[in-house]
Amino acid sequence: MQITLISTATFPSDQGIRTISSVLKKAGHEVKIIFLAYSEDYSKFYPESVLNQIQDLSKDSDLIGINSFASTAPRAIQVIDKLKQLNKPIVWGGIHATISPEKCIEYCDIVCVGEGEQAIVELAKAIENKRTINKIKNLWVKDSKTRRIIKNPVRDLIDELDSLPFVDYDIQDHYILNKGKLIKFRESDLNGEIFFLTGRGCPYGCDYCSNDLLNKLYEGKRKKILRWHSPEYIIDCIIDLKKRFSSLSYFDIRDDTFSWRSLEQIMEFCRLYKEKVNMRFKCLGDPKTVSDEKIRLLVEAGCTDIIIGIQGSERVNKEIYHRNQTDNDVLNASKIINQYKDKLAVMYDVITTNPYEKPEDIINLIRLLQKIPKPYFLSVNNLVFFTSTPLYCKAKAEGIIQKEEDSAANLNYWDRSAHIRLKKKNMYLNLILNLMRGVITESRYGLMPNFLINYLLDEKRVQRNLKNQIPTKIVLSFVSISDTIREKIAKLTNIFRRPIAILLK
Ligand code: B12
Repeated sequence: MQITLISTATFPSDQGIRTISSVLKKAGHEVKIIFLAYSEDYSKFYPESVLNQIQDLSKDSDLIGINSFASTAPRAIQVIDKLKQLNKPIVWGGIHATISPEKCIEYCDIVCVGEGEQAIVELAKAIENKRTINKIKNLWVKDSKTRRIIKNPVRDLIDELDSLPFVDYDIQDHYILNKGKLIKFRESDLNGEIFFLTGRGCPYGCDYCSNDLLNKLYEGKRKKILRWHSPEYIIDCIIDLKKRFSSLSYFDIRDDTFSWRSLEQIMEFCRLYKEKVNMRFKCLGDPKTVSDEKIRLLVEAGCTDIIIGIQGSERVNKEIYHRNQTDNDVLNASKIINQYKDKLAVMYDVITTNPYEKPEDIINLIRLLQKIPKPYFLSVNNLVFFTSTPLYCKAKAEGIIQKEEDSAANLNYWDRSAHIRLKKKNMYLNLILNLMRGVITESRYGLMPNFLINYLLDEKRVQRNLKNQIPTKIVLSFVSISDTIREKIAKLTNIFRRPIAILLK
């Protein structure tokens, strides 16, 4: 069969759609993927000309698959509506479909909940053999005659991840949206980087994250919470990618908690990586499972960057996010990592603009950040209430989310002023934390000198500014302007990034 897959992710790595493509190819189908890389301002829609091109590329397909995040769901609906004119079966999968199938089925007659590999292969087979699709596990189907919705249960999770084929990087079969045109995917569209997952699942079930829902969806349907590809599988896959793309400069291992792997596994991975790959890589760790031995091995194997999730203050982590992590866990991990500061850059992630925070929570988080050994990079992320997560449900029940826009899902993720304004609470402290984003040294926190933070956090000043928000709002409007300018500069430097990289080579 001819199958078209469409990814609405704004980054073209999308391991989900690429895995779906590989299993379909393995089952003998011809697959093309369209990557709709587009603005991270999620209130923006695809222009009609783009929809026409998507329709044109999909017109000979026997089956069309599309995926989305919560934030790109409105764009997915736009595409689905357009493609309905072709009168071909369309299936909507991915994280948003998994979490909100009842919303997706309103727009699309087939929705894939959870892991899609086996479901899509069965679906394609059923369509090819003109058999009913109503009983395929993981699929919600709107019956074509009765319009009744059939909700099939999810099947067990795939235990042996190594049984999966490598993700599909046959870029000759891929298209990407570039300046309003769907063009053939080029190696340069990877920007020298590949996001890569070496396992599935997360032991945490933080209330702001979709993993909590996945953990619930698969209760009793899996043998283990964390499933890993073997080090051998990952290395073979990486070698394959390295051979295909000479412009790759690093691998970005994006497992939520790569450091949960056992010491033995990390040892084996690092041994093979050093011996066979020899290219720098990045990964994520979590404070609880970082150990001196693991970090040493990773650094020796070529790990140059690590991201550590702090998220919130100890109370917020415990009571609001239900994330089992203390400030001491963070400090211990940061001390270990700091020993390797000459070779390993570290970025700490925090979440801000959480309306459930009390002023002292934000102050405690800032104080924790001041205790972490320097240098490091601070990434400040504004909280988005993703549909159906526990935090979203709580905020909805308690009136914080009255209309969908209050969830912040359709805001430009990087527009800090917009997030702070939307959430309204603790604007002054959220502004300070957002301004601390960037390189942290002994004397500076992003834009702010250390002494200024202490000055701004003076108890009386905090009280005054939390009550009277006018000075904060004035600064916020400047931040907005500087963000726009920064975005424009970033776009310009992006254009020149490749020629500069080639010149420097
Ligand atoms: C790697 C990653 C990234 C990478 C790469 C993203 C990319 N486009 O490739 C980066 C760092 C760039 C990133 C960015 C963001 N991410 Co992210 N990311 C992840 C992460 C850690 C892994 C995703 C992944 O590859 N999973 C592995 C694959 C195999 O699983 P999968 O994608 O779910 O696919 C399976 C099924 O969903 C299904 N399926 C998928 N597609 C399709 C299609 C069809 C047709 C079918 C039938 C089935 C199907 O089958 C697949 C195989 O079983 C997840 C968390 C997680 N552990 O999943 C968060 C996650 C997806 N990200 C999330 C978010 C919010 C973001 C951002 C919006 C945050 C931001 N900074 O703006 C951005 C936006 C990215 C964008 N618009 O493209 C959220 C999404 C929440 C939601 N409900 O929408 C997640 C779930 C984490 C969370 N906090 O809850 N992300």
